[in-house]
Amino acid sequence: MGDAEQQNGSRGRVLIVDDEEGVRDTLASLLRRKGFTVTAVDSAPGAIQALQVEPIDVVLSDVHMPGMDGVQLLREVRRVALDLPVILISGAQSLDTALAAMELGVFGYLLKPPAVDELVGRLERATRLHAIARLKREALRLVGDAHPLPGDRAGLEQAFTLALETVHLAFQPIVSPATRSVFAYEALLRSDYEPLNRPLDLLAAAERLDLGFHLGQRIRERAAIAAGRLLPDGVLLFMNLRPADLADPQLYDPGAPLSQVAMRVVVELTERESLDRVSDIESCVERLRRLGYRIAIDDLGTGYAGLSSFTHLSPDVVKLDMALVRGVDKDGRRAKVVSAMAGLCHDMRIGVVAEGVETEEEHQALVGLGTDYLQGYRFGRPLREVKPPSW
Ligand code: G
Ligand code: MN
Repeated sequence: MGDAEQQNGSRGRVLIVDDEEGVRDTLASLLRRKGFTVTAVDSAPGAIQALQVEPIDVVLSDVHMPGMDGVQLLREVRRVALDLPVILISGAQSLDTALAAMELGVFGYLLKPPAVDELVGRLERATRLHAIARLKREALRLVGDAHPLPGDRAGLEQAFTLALETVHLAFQPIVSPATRSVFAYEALLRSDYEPLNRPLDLLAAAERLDLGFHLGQRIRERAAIAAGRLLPDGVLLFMNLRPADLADPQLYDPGAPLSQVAMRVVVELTERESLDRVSDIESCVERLRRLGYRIAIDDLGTGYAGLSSFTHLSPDVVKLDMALVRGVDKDGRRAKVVSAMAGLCHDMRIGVVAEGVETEEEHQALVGLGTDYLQGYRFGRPLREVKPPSW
């Protein structure tokens, strides 16, 4: 562990932020005497700068400072350090400030002058928890599961804001093997901001911040540009819609950017989430159709059993999940399910897309089993630019 907290026998590395020199020096020498490693700066911007270059376990900041106050500092800290504990000390008790700080996930809120034992205790605890937070993050990275979301609201807000700045769409071709042409591109959500670059994490963050509609609208704006300008003539755009977005009135606004190109758009609704939670789903879908959208069921075969997605949505297209597609050339049971599903869908005039086609063997098997359209790494990965598939 390169930067463990007990380096140099220190009790922890504290960054003191206070605009008053006297307070700063008193705190610094007190904490040094108690065995902490101390860095002291006189402003919030100075603190942000220090955090970029020095390993710090806990920030101890004054609340009232000219320029940027302690609460703003708390937000800014989350830009550079997702788990770093911040303790605020205030000269005056202000309930508003304390509440704002708490909502943002402040680690502690003390009044000046703080009792020495309490201060030392808090700093020690913060140092330990910081180490634990970093370990958790590292463990999750090792296990390879989701990037853990920042634990508090300030962290999440910062991460989400940064992710939004680089949010974009990646396009993956959906091909028609019968005509060897591109039928459509699926637009997939991406962000370059590493902690939230997985779409599900980004969506979860948006949801926790009550910004789900906002994110949905941003995505649809970009999809509208793609459908209007980037795609070749006659090629459709598939785009994913969270069931929760069905409740956003903006979706049905005929003046909204995506509504203008709805005739070229196939809206995917996933089977992974229950559609029963969406109230009045049938009328939502009806309104989408009236705007010109077509409807696809996404991830078929993974989600809820039963037929509710078919009865609710009357889809134009279904997309067979890649779990069903994987190894379909070798697995007779998968082949049977795919072929039966394709047959039934054709009877109902529903197009069938097989997702996640990776190998030439899967490609050939799926053509034999009657799927109309294919999507997957075999033909092209999702890319920022609209690129032709490889055959
Ligand atoms: O839930 P949905 O079907 O929209 O998700 C599609 C996801 O599958 C995308 O994130 C995309 O990057 C991924 N994907 C697309 N094609 C393939 C493939 O051939 N193999 C694998 N493993 N993943 C794929
Ligand atoms: Mn999809």
